[in-house]
Amino acid sequence: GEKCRNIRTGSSPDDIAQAFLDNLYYAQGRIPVLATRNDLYMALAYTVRDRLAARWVAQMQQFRRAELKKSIKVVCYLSAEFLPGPHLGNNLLNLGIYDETRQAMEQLGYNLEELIDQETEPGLGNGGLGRLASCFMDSLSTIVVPAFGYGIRYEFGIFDQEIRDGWQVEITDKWLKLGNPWEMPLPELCQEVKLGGHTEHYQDGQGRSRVRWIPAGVVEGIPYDTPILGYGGNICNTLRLWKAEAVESFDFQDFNVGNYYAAVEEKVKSETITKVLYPNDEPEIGKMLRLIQEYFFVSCSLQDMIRIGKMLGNSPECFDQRYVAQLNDTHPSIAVAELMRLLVDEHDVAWEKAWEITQNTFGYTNHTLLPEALEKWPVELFGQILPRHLEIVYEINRRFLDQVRLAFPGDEEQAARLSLIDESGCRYVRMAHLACVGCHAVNGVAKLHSELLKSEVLRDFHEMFPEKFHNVTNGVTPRRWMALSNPRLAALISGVIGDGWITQLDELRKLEPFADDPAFQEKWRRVKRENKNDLATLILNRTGVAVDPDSLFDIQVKRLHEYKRQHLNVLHIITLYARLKRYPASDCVPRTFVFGGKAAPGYAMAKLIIKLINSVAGVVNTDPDIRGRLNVAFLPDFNVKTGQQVYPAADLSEQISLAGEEASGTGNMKFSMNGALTIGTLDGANVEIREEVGAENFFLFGLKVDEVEELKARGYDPRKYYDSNPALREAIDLIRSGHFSGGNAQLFAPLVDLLMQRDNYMLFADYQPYIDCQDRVSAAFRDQQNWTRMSILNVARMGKFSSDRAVREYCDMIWKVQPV
Ligand code: 26W
Repeated sequence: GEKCRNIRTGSSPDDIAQAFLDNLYYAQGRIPVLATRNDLYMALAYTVRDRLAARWVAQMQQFRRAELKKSIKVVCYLSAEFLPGPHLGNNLLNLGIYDETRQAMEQLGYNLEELIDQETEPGLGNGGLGRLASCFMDSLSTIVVPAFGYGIRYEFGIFDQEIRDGWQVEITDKWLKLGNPWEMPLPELCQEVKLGGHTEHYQDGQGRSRVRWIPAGVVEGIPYDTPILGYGGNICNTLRLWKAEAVESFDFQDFNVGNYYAAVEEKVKSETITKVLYPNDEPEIGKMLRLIQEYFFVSCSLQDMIRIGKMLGNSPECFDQRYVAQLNDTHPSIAVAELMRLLVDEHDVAWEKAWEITQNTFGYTNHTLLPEALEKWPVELFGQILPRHLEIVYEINRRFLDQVRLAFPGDEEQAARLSLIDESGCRYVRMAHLACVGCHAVNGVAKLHSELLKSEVLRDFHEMFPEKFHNVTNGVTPRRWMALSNPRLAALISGVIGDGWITQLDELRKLEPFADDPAFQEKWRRVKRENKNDLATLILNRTGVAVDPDSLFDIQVKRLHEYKRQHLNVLHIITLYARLKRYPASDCVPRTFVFGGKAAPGYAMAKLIIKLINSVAGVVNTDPDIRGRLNVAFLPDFNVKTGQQVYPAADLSEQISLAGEEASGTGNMKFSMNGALTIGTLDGANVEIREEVGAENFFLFGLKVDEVEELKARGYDPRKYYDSNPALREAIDLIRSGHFSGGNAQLFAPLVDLLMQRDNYMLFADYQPYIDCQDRVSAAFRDQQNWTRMSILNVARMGKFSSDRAVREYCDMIWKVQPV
């Protein structure tokens, strides 16, 4: 009856409360007096999941109907990483039942925020690239584009970071330990993936030459589906992540006859494939398991796409009419060879036709300019794991190089530079080259980055296929990064311009007329002040550092990397510290410096920078002369959840990478959307943020890309800056002398020596311009009215950086699909 329906779908506080108690009892096996906080969280999560079900099922129904009419193309986003963040709060927001649920929990005597806080987020990514994939999933659902996200269900995601004695310590992530109420395993939709072995060439019945791949082993991929609901509940797409399991095939049994232990060992080996996320944001050359991971999820995903097509009566020859697939960096780029294999070997499609389908299907997004970060696999290893794919790569390359030689007759150097095989020393398969050849579109993630791709990293490919190259500047979802994470600001904004901005971010422009309104400014400041208060509490609880919410919150949160130059930020802190020690009476705007971010476990220099930040914090925070003027805090374990508490509280956003190094950045957008002003270089998307918010509302400093190149060409000598700049010298000498390390002059020697001798990221060249710019920041912060005005204008002009805009551009330019 009525009651039964409501218990699964009703959205009044009473319905939700009733459903919650029901789930607590029947799904969790508890009654309130026996329930732990996790029981309560699980019961609420199931309650919310029930409310997604109807939309999720409806979406699959619609797929069926639309697919049958051949009227839609489905977007498949292939990514080795996704960072969705906690689901509960976001689903409440997108379902539009946040307030009702809060009331329901209140009725029962529970605090909703506490239950939301109980969720461990799926940390299935390293940083920007994985988070971008999740922002795109949110936007695809919100702007109503039928889509699948395909990836890997790592049992252990990115490590949890603890700080002990100032050093990073990595703790195994256990996101699945208390259960994951958001995923549905679909064992019946498993796929088999072959590995290793050899190939056999033979003639089929009609005398055509065919190839058989005789693998050394087979593993099974089990899909786990998570619903991704759009804002307003428009549609509910699916994030489909693959887990590896052992198969017990006949050959396998044979192989292991009488050897039970060996059989179990094989099982363990199979399941290793999806055990752990590689915690580096740069590839390591030659890690066999990494290549297997990449191939595993790509093969499962492509086979799944073909399976769905078959179920709907589509032949593999129409693959490209039903699907478009985006490769999130080169990690899934083996898809080019795998789709060729599936079409040619397994579905009997002619090579030329298969190649046309493959190119039509794939687009490739590049996320890095560092040439050393472009993935390549030793040919030997590649052939050991994927013998058939190596043959296919060679055949693609043979045909491609014919084309190259036709376009550039006699230019063998051009051919060698373009080749899918690097033969300059040890032989490697160049995955970015495979992607450029096998895709119909290649794009960078910010204007500057896309230009640099064309003129540098992929110059030869641009010369060969200029029409393939595009730019799609990144964006972030305003649902999670404003409405959910900053409810105070969202309410203030919606109070004056309505809530249309949540799906039409350009509408934030309507805030411009309020930028000078003193009453509105006052409210704006109050929101920021309350957010800072919350962050101060978090900092105190997590680090023991007490910070003043009235001070300027100067924040840098992102992965630790030399190119991102967290240590340049530290040099500024030390410079202020030295100034205050020398001139105690000097008038300085009180600042709180907040850092957060993980270092790759094997990246010693990045870990030393964390130690430096904590060492400087230790001295600055406890010096009585500095008290109340400067505070430094390193917030451990920066992730999506912490990010949601950090961005809303920032006054100043640090985006200080050396120009030409940061492909885009997306944290820069999250800060600015939440009313922080940016101090930054002309790098990545900073360039476009400054264009949008206006040069007068952005603190710019530092070398430009061409100046960096020029300086490098002239011969960059960091020592010259050290010798001629007393403030820089003092800062460096303080570190070197052991001032921040209890007299231990050895501790930071590797860092200081590297800066003095090479300074690859030109901190010394940008030091003085940075300090001068920071002084302008301080001066500007004293004028709170004007600062608030700039803050409002930053938010008002951030419309462009919605991931909705980015996804629409992919739809128009690259995928050729129309939002439904
Ligand atoms: C382990 C191999 C590996 C290699 C590279 C893992 C992850 C990567 C990524 C390319 C690193 C990454 O996250 N790149 C960032 O992508 C963001 C989204 O486009 C950009 O905003 C950042 O500038 C870029 O560094």
